[in-house]
Amino acid sequence: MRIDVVTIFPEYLEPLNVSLVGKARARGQLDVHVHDLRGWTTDVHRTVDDTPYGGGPGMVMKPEPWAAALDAVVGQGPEGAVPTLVVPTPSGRPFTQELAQELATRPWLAFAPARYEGIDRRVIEEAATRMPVVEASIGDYVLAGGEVAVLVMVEAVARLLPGVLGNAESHRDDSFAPGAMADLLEGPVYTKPAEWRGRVVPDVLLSGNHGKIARWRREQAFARTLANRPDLVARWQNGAFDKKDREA
Ligand code: 6GU
Repeated sequence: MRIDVVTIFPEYLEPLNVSLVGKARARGQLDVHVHDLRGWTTDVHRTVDDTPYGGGPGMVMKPEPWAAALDAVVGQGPEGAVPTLVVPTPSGRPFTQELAQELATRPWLAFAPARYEGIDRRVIEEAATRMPVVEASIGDYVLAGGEVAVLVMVEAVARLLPGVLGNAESHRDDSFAPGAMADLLEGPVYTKPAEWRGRVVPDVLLSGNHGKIARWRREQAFARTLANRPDLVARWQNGAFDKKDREA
């Protein structure tokens, strides 16, 4: 997969050199290009923002640098190919595991993280006439800019690409039906020593009874979901889980 990121803070994307995403890049599974938006400004001050029409606080990102940047990025791809443009914004659709899975099927993603109050709307509208556009929010809070959201989305997508995760991890997620991860939280986990500061690992995990262990883990997962995410519980009624789960 190819990933382009256009930003006024290229250094904010340095973590893409580290850990899972960094290794995927080193292996050639991810081809990441980070671009400085100011490279497509034409004035001596390298201006990327201006005051909003209609008034109000804050500044809006000017259309011209973004349009030039997107044209240049599209021009770097194969003849006739376009990326899926991902625009991080708190007013976008929720970025979920399902959306991560959908984006993971695309050969080319271009991210357009904004600072200030956002990008002039016409940039998004014009881009949408030429390529798929997804505006996405990573949660119900407001960040100072979209760069951290890009890190979140790239990591969530990258770990879904074939060969990026080690076998152990990928198998664990595959044991859930598609989408089930979004509806059931993981329960607690333990490692050695069996006793630590007077606290013991639950007996069942030392029992060697894999049926009992699986059942206990499901119970723990349900309890945690009820406690921390009551909003997800309603979905349990809609066939998200099999009979075995409901009996657990
Ligand atoms: Cl994608 N961007 C910003 N600036 N704030 C956010 C967000 C994105 N998602 C949640 N809050």
